[in-house]
Amino acid sequence: PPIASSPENASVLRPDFHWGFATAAAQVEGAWNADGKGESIWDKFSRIPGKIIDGSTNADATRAYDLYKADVQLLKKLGVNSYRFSLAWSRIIPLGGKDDPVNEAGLNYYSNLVDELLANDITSFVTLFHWDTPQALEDRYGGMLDQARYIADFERYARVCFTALGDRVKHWITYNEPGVYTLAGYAAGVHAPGRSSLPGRDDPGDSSTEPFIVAHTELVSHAHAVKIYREEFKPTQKGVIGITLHGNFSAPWDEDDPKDVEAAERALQFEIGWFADPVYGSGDYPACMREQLGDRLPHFTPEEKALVQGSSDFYGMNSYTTLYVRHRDQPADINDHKGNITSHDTNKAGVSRGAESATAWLRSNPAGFLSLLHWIWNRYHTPIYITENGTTAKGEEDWDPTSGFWLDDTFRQDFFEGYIGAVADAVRNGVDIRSYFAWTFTDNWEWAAGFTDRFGGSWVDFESSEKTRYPKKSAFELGRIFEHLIRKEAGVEARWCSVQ
Ligand code: GBH
Repeated sequence: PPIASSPENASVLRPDFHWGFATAAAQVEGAWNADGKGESIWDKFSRIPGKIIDGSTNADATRAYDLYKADVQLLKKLGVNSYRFSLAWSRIIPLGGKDDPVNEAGLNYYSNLVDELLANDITSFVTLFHWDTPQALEDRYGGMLDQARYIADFERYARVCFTALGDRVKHWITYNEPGVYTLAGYAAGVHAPGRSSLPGRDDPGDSSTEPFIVAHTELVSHAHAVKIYREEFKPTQKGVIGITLHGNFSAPWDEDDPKDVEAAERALQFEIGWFADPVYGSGDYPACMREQLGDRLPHFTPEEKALVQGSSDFYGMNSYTTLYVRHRDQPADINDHKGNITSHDTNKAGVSRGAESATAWLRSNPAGFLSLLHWIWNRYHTPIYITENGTTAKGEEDWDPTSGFWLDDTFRQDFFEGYIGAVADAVRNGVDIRSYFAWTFTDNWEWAAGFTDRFGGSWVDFESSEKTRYPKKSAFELGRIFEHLIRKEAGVEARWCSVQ
């Protein structure tokens, strides 16, 4: 299995490799209506009884809006060279639309955060959209279901962000996980805006078509924002821009059965190829999707295809786990979004898809991560920025910060050794990987899981008014791992520091 600290991985990463932690505005900022911020679909959704498993809202989260200076000091102490965060559209343009006023206080917050990071030698990776659509756009015209109106509003939002921050921000991500946004929000309906017509659901929406319409809007609006950046900003600001996609690795349940081998490949194309083929590949949706979904899947106009193809300077990669996938004879029906496959926790031989975290969907599988890095590289030949990877660990909810003991999260340390070891192995095999961001900086508000999933490099005391952060052992181990992996340029001192 891959191990980051193995001797053969010493100094395999480029000197300008970016590593750090990633966050999202709606999960950390709190201050949901402070200083003129408008409501987002998650502010609203989290207040609907029954939607969030612990009954919490994201109104306060980790209070990162108020505590950003202390957070930057913690990042510095952990030794990162980069930090990935997202902008809340409704903080910058409270009503979201192209003719609506800009909230200078909201822009100032992000400008101050970028300055604070720069002053501490930390590079900003900025995501424009991490799921928190302004509620006003949802109310006005159904948000992303109205492609034309939405694109005009997203273009203006992007332009405002590039104008205000692009002198200092050189790494832009348009969308975080467009596939998760649309499937969880418009098929399962377990995320905002909570639309679903699946059996047993009593919500608005048409799950057979809306997820694919929204995905199309995300792709085309992403491409419009990239065009704006490349034409109006890149010549002077000289940054890079791209999109971040989520993907599990899918392995065949029975590797001797060609039907399962094909099903696993189909699973990868349905999840990743859905967005990546139009952007980095053929310029169209994968043939296997068209075959099963027919006209449920929109068609790219020639203009859209020309705009979308090539619209990303890098492949932004989020990945956490691996699935075993089986072929299913029964054809895909109106409620299938992944085609005629089923996924499993064990393979035919009874081997588990990985060690269990505290989160049902997530099991640790570094070998699968390595296979996925190769799959993406071989199919798309684009430099990869890993923008999220991480895990929960069992038992952390019971940790007592007053115990006097340091939180020793062995499971997460092993996870990082394995997954970052896969990064190092892939680089030795010729894959061009330029960043690694651990999800996430501190324990946070995990969408529908509320405060029950602790993905943080620091444990947060959510009961305390200051949301006190306590670094976990793994957060410092990351520094040691990247110290081992990143090749040094003469004269550049290591930035990580050890603790205790
Ligand atoms: C990332 O998504 C997100 O970008 C990030 O904001 C989030 O906090 C992080 O993961 C950790 O959750 O419960 O069986 O319905 C990762 C992709 C897709 C994984 C939805 C969990 C739900 C599975 N996620 N999936 S289930």
